[in-house]
Amino acid sequence: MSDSKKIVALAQLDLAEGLADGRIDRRSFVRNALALGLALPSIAAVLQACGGSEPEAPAKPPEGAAAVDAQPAGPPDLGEMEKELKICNWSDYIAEDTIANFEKETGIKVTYDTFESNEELIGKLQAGATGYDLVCPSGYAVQVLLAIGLLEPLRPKYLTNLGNVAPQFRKTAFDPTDAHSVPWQWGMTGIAFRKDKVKAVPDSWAVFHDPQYKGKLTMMDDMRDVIGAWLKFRGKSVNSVVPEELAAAKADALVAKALLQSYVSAPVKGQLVAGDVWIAQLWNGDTLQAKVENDQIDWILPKEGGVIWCDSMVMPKGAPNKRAAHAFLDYILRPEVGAAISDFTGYGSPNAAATAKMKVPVAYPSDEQMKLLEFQSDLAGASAAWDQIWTEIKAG
Ligand code: N2P
Repeated sequence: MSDSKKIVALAQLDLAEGLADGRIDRRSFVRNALALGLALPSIAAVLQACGGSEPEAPAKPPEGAAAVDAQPAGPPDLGEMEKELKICNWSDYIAEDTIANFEKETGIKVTYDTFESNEELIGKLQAGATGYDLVCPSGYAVQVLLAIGLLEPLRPKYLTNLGNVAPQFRKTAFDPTDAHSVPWQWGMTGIAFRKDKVKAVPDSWAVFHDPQYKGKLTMMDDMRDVIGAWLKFRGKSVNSVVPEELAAAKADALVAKALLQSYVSAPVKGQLVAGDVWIAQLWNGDTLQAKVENDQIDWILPKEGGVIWCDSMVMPKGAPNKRAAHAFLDYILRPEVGAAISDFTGYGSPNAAATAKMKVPVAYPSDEQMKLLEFQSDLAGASAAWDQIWTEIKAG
């Protein structure tokens, strides 16, 4: 996105206006603008043009209350239950009857759309007027959406089943007060492969540099995952903003690109099943879905490590059906509903009560496994540099 387009986006998001009339302080403005990838000179220009209030002192928590427990202010009551609900979620990420059962029980009519990457979802929400009541970004994308002011706070009084969530998925780094998100599923990004086609188990990201597999390899159509994998390959963080490390990741990605069949995410499952693709960068749960159709498919976390993520339901700014959105969240937090979702997706449930009811519970990684895994975080000011590298890799 060019800087002029980003300035337009800022205006659309009401940031510049908020800065001018004092609703947004200078610090929040800069944070939000950086999250959009706006270059510093342009931020300075808007600051100069709009003026703005000084950063406010953080609100003091009430006597005896832990700051982390603070809940958002907001209307205490959401009013009547609406008759409709519009959800946008990752593809293949819900049990076949979850929506139908919810509709039957509540009489609420659900419209269910899908997306294939966090960047696609963020782009849709930035463009505005989606009418979505619930969407399901990964943790770092929750941070991005919060930073650019695109989320509504949740009302805990309507979430009676929130206590079922396992402690490690409460008050996370991406939502420290649980004010904006309800965790949906957690999983990992590694390598799916066809046991019957490969010479050896592909236990390193280096397999995407192996010429013997030319044309049988795919990596995900996802900037954070592809560049992140090549950063991990060189022992760096998936959240690196160090120019030399990013340059090395780009070079590795270009070597791999010459051997790849394509960049493809969830739809690669069909190609693995058919045998058109032998080795694919993929999430663990989607791999299990493919394995149901072809048991020659397996998944491995490369020895250099990979990404662990937790995707969460959040309510976009201006969601028209907030009460129904809370009803759906409370519904999926029920143990049997959460268990059915994870049994279908093959992913872990962040819901402890649901995990206990799963047919084959997915255990949270051990401390040893966690040493190989990393959560992604908001790249804030470095997102423009990452975008640029990804554009060059795609074009290269
Ligand atoms: C969708 C799985 C998406 C997980 N099938 C990505 N965080």
